[in-house]
Amino acid sequence: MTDFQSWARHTQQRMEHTLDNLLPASYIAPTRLHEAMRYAVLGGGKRVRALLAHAAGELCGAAPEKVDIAAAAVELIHAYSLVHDDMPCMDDDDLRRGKPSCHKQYDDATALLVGDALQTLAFQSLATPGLCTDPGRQLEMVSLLAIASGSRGMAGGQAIDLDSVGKALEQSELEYMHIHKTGALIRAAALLGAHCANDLDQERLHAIDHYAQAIGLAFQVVDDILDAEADSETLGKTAGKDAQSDKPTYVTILGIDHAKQLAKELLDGALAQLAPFGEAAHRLEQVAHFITQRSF
Ligand code: GRG
Repeated sequence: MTDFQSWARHTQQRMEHTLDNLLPASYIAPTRLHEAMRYAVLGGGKRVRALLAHAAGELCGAAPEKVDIAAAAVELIHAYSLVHDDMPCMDDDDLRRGKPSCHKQYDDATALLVGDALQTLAFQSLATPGLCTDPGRQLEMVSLLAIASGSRGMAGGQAIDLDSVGKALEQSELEYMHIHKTGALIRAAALLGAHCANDLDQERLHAIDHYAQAIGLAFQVVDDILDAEADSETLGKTAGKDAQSDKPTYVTILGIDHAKQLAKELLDGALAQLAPFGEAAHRLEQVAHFITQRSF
């Protein structure tokens, strides 16, 4: 196992533990809702956003116990977005993380409430007393996550995505959509990890911000490439996926070779931001490689 793999596994395990503690036990009423919340969050996912928060926290000298809470808040928002995204009124996906999606395992109404409750639990977690020595900074963190998740962030990006079905988008329009839909939360993850440090170095924060914006976009370009490669290997598609095939992607707009080139340029741009920090930024470098080299 490489150094990165063992760090990632260790971080994923501590995130599982943190999330397990933050989520209400399934024997507490309302038991079905709590069980479904735990189903949607625990035991799956790569925890990419948590890895980013921890790597950024490490560069800024944050205590890992504090980053755990900030990273968990981001993972709770991410899990809520996946639960809602899978519902019939959105992407209508039956499977998530290798098991039935939340509305399939439970029902639509429960899945809706799971998303609502995970979102509020995220903000409750970020409001944990003492998370920051400076209460003003902690308020900034709450605001940062709210903006990244709301209509000027992820939810807004999702609205643009739904509106783009069947339309021919320019690359700049596609980029605008992804910067909001997936990029905003990825950026927030890195920034929140950094904000957990007692003394916030503005130069590092600035570099982390630019790194995270590039890597957030790279994440989506790679996702489109992986989807296109998986689709070309699969001749038949399920009826539920047909709507997604109408959606513009980096591959449909640029072609696979240019999309790969773009992913490489975004990775290089992200790494360039870290260069002044040398070894102290090696975890962020590793996470960038992990995000962009998931299979090619
Ligand atoms: C419903 C408000 C609302 C927003 C949904 C992020 C999002 C917005 C939808 C996700 C749709 C999707 C599958 C996009 C592709 C990229 C992506 C975010 C994949 C899932 O993220 P990973 O790969 O998932 O980090 P894991 O399971 O590893 O956590």
